[in-house]
Amino acid sequence: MAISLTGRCFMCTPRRRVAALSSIPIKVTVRWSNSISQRPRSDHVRFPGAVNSKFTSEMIFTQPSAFPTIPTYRVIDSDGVHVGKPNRFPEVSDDEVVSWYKNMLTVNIMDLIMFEAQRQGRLSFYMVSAGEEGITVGSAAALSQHDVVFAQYRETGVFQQRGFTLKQFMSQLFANRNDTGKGRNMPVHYGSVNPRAYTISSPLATQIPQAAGAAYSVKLQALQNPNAPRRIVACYFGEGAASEGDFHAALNLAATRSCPIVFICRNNGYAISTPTLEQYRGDGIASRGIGYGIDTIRVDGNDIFAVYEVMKEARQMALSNGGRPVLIEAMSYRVSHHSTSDDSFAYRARVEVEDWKRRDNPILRLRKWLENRGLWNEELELQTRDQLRKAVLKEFGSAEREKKPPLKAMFTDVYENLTEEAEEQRRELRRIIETYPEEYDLADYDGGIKGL
Ligand SMILES: Cc1ncc(C[n+]2csc(CCOP(=O)(O)OP(=O)(O)O)c2C)c(N)n1
Ligand SMILES: [Mg+2]
Repeated sequence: MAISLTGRCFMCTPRRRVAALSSIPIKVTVRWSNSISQRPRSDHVRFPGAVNSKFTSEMIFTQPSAFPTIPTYRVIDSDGVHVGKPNRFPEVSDDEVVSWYKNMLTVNIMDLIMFEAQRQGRLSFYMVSAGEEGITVGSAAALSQHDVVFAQYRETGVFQQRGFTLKQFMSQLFANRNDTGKGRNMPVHYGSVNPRAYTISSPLATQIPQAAGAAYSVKLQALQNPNAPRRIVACYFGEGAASEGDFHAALNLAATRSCPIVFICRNNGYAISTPTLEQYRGDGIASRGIGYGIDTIRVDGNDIFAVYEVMKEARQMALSNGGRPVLIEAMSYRVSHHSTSDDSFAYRARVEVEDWKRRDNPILRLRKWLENRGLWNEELELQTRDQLRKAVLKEFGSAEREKKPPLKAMFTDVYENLTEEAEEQRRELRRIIETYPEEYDLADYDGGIKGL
């Protein structure tokens, strides 16, 4: 029997769609029937919804507390000492590890500068990722350039590790004419074709079902073109976003359609002012993956080696058997305020933050490992920090001075051609500007009035 892309029998598919779809040679595994009959005297439930459940005459409500808390995988401890299995360490060169360290430092230094710039009124908004650089840089290091990324907003390290340049960051932050989003998004809502990353959007968790859908399309593309490079979708979100319905829909879709996707939850202890203790009662976000039939692991997000190793393995798993989802819950602590619009000391004690900063953080931990191995020292640290600071400030200055996108960018790119209404609005704006030129300073806009 011929099967459509959706796994439905063609006889049930509208005829017009059959013609279009039948030209695509795709094999999809189909469950022909879900009416599994009960064998006489079987000790198993054979209802279609739970085929391996044993009958019992004990009336026991399954209690979450009966299950052990899911452990947290790590490779090095907070002193940078290898605590993993002997002879087992991620295969990565010293040079590569040093480049991870520099990428984490770059994000950290850029964050400090841009946070200050916002305070000075030179930028409308910013979000730092202090404490989470290990999760973002370490996981991105395990991706291939072909993989597709969907991020939330605190994943600057993913962009940095994938080769997004300081010029690209600054152009977006200052919404200048080099910004690929043409100045239409709030700062930190990065996106680019190269490196491949969908544009970040503020409505929480929307990227998670979009990523599951993209993973389904990646799966179908791989079936149509087996010689193309194999790729997965990497989807990042915070534990707070996992309280949205979108998270649940996405995980179920990815599980039932066997999509090649790795979900990476950054559990940093807070959703703005709401601590995790008030967000859920279960065992973090990891326990939810198991509920959806998804292979899941919890990892120490301050340990970049553990994050890298877990992501590398998860990527392979996601590509196996035609595709399957994996969930990683990476534990960390949000050292920073939520954003420049937040003062976190209104809802948490300073000492809690200071404790975390001192006790454990991913940058310090990797530095200790590098120093233990003789690959780093105080002099290199000072020199590198100085170089990175200068590089960030240089791009900062050029991006701030650069022209803004042309005014017509306000109307374009929604439809291929301007609609009649948009065209009328554009003409009206021009008329107003020309009538009251002293009210509009267009010097900063590419092309001035001609750019409209
Ligand atoms: C649909 C929606 N609801 C609420 C918000 C406001 N909001 C922005 S970030 C955030 C907290 C998200 O926390 P989490 O997912 O843990 O990410 P973190 O900020 O900790 O990295 C909230 C509630 C939003 N942007 N979108
Ligand atoms: Mg959070």
